[in-house]
Amino acid sequence: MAMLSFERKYRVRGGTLLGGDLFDFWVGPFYVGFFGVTSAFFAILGTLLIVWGASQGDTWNLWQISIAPPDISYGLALAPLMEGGLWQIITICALGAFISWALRQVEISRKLGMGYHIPVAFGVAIFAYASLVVIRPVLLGAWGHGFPYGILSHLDWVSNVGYQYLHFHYNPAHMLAVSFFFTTTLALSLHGGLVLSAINPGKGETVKTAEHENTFFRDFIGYSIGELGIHRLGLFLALNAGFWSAICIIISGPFWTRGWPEWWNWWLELPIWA
Ligand code: UQ1
Repeated sequence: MAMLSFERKYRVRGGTLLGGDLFDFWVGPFYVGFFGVTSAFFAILGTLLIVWGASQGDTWNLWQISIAPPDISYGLALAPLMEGGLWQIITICALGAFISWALRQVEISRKLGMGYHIPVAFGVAIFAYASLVVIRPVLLGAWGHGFPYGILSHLDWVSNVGYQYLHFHYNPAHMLAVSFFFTTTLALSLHGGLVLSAINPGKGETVKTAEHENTFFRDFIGYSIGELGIHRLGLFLALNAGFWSAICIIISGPFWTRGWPEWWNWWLELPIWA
């Protein structure tokens, strides 16, 4: 595997959290590390279990394959393999792989003397997944509240859980999450468009720099957030999208059992209307 000339100098020893020097090496372009081994272990095992689970089902139609969590009656107990136990093991594999991946990001960040922004950002995505398959099911007292692992089946789950609260768009945390998702796409499209327009000038023109980028937005809206600023804003928006997604599903059931439209009664009941 080709390596850029400057890459070798960044292949520094140490920074490991576990395993010391034992796994402190690279395979081709990839850093291995203890958590690279556990990432691969959980990812491969989980994938094989999904394929095996599919083989035990009644369809190979990619859209319809589904591995369901246990029935609610099993509560928070372990379930027999073909009655949700497989889903439980796959969930452990998924979390094992995701958390290993985050810790591998930590080790690489430490090697390079960087901040932990990347593993922290990925940690918010892990939190959003865990909120669906661990945090909310535990708060509700049954693994059966997790979502099924299937393309159409998980969409059905989202639709059904949404209607259970009458109209999920009235969930205030869902409103925040959706707004942050949309604003993230707006910010990334503005940023991507700005950078590409600066670096792809018309034929015969020279490539433009950050000064031109700043000037464009000062001319356009009277304000430029700057090169570092747009990345801080992007991270802020994206992390908030994932964070409020997790919050909106955790509060649905454990902390609010009625329809979400009804939650807004506090507004109608304000004494100022009387
Ligand atoms: C911006 O102001 C800026 O600074 C030069 C960028 O940097 C590269 C950007 O990518 C964007 C999108 C903006 C505009 C964004 C705001 C919030 C004014």
